[in-house]
Amino acid sequence: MTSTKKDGRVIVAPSLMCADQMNLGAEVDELASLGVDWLHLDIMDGHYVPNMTFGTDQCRAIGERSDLPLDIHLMVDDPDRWAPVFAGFGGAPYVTIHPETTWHAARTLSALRESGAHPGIAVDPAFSPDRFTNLLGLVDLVLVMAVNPGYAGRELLPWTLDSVRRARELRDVGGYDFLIEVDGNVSWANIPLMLEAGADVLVAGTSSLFDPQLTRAEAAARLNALVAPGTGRG
Ligand code: S6P
Ligand code: MG
Repeated sequence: MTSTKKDGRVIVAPSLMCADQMNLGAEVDELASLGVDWLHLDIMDGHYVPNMTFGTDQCRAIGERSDLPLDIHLMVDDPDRWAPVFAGFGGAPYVTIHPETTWHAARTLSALRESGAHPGIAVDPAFSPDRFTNLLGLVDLVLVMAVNPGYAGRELLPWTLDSVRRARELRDVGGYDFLIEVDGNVSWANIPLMLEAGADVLVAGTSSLFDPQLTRAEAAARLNALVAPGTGRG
């Protein structure tokens, strides 16, 4: 499952909020042994989204447990407070903010870059990537939310596939180098559609790698087949 945009394969980022929270360390170890690429960590503050997930100590511990890049998705009201904190976990993490949550997103993203993290922006289903064109030169990752943020196990909002396509067009036209990640209901049925739309990175949750009908190894094998070289747009 190891892959990068540069060799034309798809990056798989399991969402740890979908893992067994009573066995998180063992889950991280098993995911690493199955060859996943990144670890996706959802940070929720109970304000920007009506849920709460991982905190600072858990992220630090996960970063110490694994060498895999951390893919930290901040769903918080105050990213200027929290982005610098999470940027310190797990080496050089991807730290993604929702730009509408701060007055000066360009400043926040530049600060993340200066701290050694990979800055990212998330595109909520309410918006098109066009809203954030001025930020595209500042980021390494554009995360397209395919569901409303806050919970696992939700249904794809179909127009978000157009946002993936639009992010791809903006990248091609602008000559940018960011990766395009899709987050939310990355299911067996939706993966081919998401890859066709132009996704480079898939967040794997209850719809695939944490499918309750399968063991983790069975799900990883099925996912591997779907993201094999040649399935993405490269
Ligand atoms: C949702 C969060 C996501 C979820 C993921 C779960 O707010 O940002 O990362 O963890 O969508 O996957 P699934 O397959 O259950 O939708
Ligand atoms: Mg997420």
